[in-house]
Amino acid sequence: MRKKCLVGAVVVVSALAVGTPSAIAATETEPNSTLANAQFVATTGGIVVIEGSRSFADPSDDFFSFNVLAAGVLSISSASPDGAADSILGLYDPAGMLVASNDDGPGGSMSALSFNVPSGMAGRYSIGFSGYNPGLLACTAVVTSCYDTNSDFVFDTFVPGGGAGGSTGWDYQINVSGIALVPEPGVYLMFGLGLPLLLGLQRKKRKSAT
Ligand SMILES: [Ca+2]
Ligand SMILES: [Ca+2]
Ligand SMILES: [Ca+2]
Repeated sequence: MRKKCLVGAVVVVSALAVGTPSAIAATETEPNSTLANAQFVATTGGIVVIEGSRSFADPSDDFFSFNVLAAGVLSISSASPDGAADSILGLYDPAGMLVASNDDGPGGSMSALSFNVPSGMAGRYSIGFSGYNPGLLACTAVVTSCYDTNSDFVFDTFVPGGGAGGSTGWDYQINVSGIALVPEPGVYLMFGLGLPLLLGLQRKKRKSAT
């Protein structure tokens, strides 16, 4: 009975450590208005929360980068306390290629997407985030390309240096999860400490039974 309880305790503690990633909070810092100068957000857990703003004073595009540690599904969602906020979102792989984008997520005008990071494609990914701007639907010489209102737009087409404008004047929160799909070092330590303890007690019990 005691052995069963101990096994259960080790399994539960280990499962909690693996299944409950710590959240990393980051506050946006300008300038971050191009893919090249994306704000790097350190990731040691599985969830990143970014607090940012598209103010009237600075309606520039916002880019963030982070390290994806392993293959798996990366989920990104955004929200705003302003009901009129209307975002667009793009995801770039370590080579700087746009791999996913979204205008309106399931919650309304704010954006959300998920991307299955293929095996061997871990590395530094970047988010591009901005306000929906119907004016960009009409491509001009200034805007090298344009995006449309469904999910097939080419996101990396903003005015060089940022400042594409669009829906502006609101704060936002971006949530990224699935970044670290491998256990953190502390989990291995737990396994390292828990397993010898368990084996030692089993040996002790066998010895006392003989
Ligand atoms: Ca910016
Ligand atoms: Ca900003
Ligand atoms: Ca939108």
